[in-house]
Amino acid sequence: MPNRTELANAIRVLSMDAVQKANSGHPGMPMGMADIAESLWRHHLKHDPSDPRWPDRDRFVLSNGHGSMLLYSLLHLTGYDLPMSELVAFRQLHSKTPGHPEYGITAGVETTTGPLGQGLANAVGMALGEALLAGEFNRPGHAIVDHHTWVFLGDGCLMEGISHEACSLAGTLKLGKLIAFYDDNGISIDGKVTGWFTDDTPKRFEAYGWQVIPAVDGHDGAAVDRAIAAAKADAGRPTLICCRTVIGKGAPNKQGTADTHGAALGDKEVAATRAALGWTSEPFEIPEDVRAAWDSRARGAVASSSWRERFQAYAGAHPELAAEYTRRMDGRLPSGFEAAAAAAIEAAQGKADAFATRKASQNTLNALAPSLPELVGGSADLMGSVFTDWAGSRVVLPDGNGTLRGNIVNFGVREFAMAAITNGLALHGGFIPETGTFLTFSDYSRNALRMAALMGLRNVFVFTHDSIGLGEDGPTHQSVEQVSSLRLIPNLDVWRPCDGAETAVAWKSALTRTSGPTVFALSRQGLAPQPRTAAQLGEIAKGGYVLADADAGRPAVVLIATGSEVALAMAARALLQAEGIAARVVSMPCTSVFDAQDAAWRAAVLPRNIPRVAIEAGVSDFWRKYVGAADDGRGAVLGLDRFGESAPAGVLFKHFGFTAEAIAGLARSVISAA
Ligand SMILES: Cc1ncc(C[n+]2csc(CCOP(=O)(O)OP(=O)(O)O)c2C)c(N)n1
Ligand SMILES: [Mg+2]
Repeated sequence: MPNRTELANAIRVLSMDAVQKANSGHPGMPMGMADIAESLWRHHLKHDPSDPRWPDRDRFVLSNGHGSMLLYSLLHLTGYDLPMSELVAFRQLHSKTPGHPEYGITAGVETTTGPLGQGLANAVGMALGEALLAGEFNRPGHAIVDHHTWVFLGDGCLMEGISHEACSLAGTLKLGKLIAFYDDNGISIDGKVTGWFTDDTPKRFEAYGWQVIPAVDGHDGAAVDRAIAAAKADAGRPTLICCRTVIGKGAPNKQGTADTHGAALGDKEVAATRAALGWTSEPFEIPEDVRAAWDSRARGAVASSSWRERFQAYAGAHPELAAEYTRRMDGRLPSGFEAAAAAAIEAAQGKADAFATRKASQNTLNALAPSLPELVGGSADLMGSVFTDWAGSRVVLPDGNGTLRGNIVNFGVREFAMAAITNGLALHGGFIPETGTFLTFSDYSRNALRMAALMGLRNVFVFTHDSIGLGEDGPTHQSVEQVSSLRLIPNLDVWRPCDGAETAVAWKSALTRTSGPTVFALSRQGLAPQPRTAAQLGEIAKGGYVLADADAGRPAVVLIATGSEVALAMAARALLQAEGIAARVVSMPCTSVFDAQDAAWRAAVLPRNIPRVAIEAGVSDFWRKYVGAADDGRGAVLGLDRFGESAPAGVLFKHFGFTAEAIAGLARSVISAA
């Protein structure tokens, strides 16, 4: 039986060889964390390589995702479906070993990491998910939800501000099953961190309310084992295990230096490392005894099948709960959802008075949320403005036994962590998160929105106060570029509804969409409801549709608008029709959904050779793809290509030229240019 260092050396050699072969990648971190990984993955992690999606597995997050070869080595060695040929193809097109770990590509990768600090926040979300599910589904004698979330992180993750946001909240929520390993190697890309990172990390985490285990020798497996035991023993606090390590450990001339961080070691140093470690196998060959010692399939099968047996017993005692748990973890909406959503949309269309779409959003939540226990709402300290709570929702708090219960998370003023934590909740399974802040502050969370889109997560981001229409708070709060800039993120649906019915449809679309996240851009100000036929009500789901056609004959102009500007377009249409100009209004609440419709639909809504005017209280460039080039003259955009001002909303719309008269004027000019 090889000793623990020899087993860890398998990770070191695989990592340096794969990086060398690709001539690209990061050998230093895998070589430095190899002993910690050996301890966790061979002795503590509850997982089954043959069943990577088993619901009660431990979650493992590599927040310092540049060390991806560490994770790929572990997955390969413990017996996941990741053959050696994939390690040989590290970082190559369509391999299962992309440069950074990617969710959905490699079995066993729980989240996409690489943007430093975010994996840690994802892990907080996973631990929160575990705690909430345990509170909801466990029954005396039936702990069917009972797993840990483990995270590896480096100096970079701790320097990132999001680590403060996420870990501060994790301490407050007392997420005792979250256990993090800090790779304290004193090195980041630019060299020794003493020039830029001198925090007292243990004190920092103690201040957050974490258990901190300082000064662990990260190359001493037994010491790491003891730290893990202490971490698990403290169920009331998350734990940070600070491990002193040597980056690139094993490379005799380069270890301990930033040279090992993100470049191949070079043939000479690779050979020297082999010699120093006494590793005689060829690249990508693992000695049989080492392979056998790593193989975790038998242990994993015991763990997962014993859980399945316990789940059977649970299902016998609590059949309804068991069915509900299975539904939730499968991500299936309850059977009554379709009917409830249809009723909510009908009810919204039936309202006669003006509502802010943020309020319409809450109305929809009030209708749908009580029968959607998977919803976890929250806000970044703006609940009274973004309305992501609903009648009967409850703030997540520990009960008398310390069990977290509730379905609304008060994230505090932590927008980025809120988005990344909810990504973790979505990844964990069992939840559909929906959280809010002001649209302008979506920029704070932006990279987490991008990661949600990249991973294809069902996560709903409710952004309100979507334009100059918020009024007096002024340009710091008035979104100008955010709606269009969010539309640029692939696989992110951005809905900017014009009234209650469109808001309800946006909700239905977001909740039924299983391939990616959805953003709402909602108004602070009241918006009058638009009349619709039953057919039109159904057409909202197509993302863009004819809200009001020309009174007679072929329209001379098409006015395309979103959100609060739809009513203006309708008023302009009335002016034009009174002058005998046939005008159509297209409401376009979600451009990506519209763009995904078939050509026939798109051409029916936006016929060729009819001049178009787009109206949106935001930057104009995005709309050029629908109205044509600016120098052409046959299409115009009424937008806002500067920052707003502080004044009442009505004053601002007039000041910036958002009037029916101005739209009618643009319509006349594009008609005459056509
Ligand atoms: C948000 C973000 N910023 C920058 C980078 C680029 N980057 C990758 S690794 C790294 C240094 C990380 O240092 P550390 O966590 O100490 O890693 P080590 O060198 O110890 O492996 C940087 C700046 C990144 N991946 N993500
Ligand atoms: Mg480091």
